[in-house]
Amino acid sequence: MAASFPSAPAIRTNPAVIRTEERTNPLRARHRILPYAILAVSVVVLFGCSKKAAEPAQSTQAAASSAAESASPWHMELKIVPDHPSMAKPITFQLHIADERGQPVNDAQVNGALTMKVMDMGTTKLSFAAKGNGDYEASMKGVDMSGPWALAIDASQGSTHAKQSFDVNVFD
Ligand SMILES: [Cu+2]
Repeated sequence: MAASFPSAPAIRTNPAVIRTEERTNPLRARHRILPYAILAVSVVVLFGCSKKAAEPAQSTQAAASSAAESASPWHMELKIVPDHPSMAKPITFQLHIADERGQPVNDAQVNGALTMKVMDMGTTKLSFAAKGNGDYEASMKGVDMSGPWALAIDASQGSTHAKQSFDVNVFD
């Protein structure tokens, strides 16, 4: 009868049963969800960073640069105050106009049209006031968005008409 002893497989644990128990363990279940939660959080963090990083990319450019337009009979110089404008703060555009001989052009009608270069944000019209000695000035309370804008100047006096576009980079 002792010869039948080895046939006692009931003592052995069934590996299949253990695996089933592990799978139903609530702690284990939580560990399986955790990697997905971490992934979701990092996606949100990455998305937020890339959105912020996209805009200061233009910060190395000069605040104002003149786009070449040799057809203009006058020489125009634009100064932006402050030279590092923020979208939520007032911006003043100071324009100086000189003729072919470098003499200041007074009493010209000067208008500006500000548009965003990378998307359609509408056109903001600016009326420049004459300050004397070829100087003209227009101000804004701020702009709707930081980024690259273009200020198209249209100046006229009698039969003379001059147009020039300037880059205006607005910061956060
Ligand atoms: Cu915009």
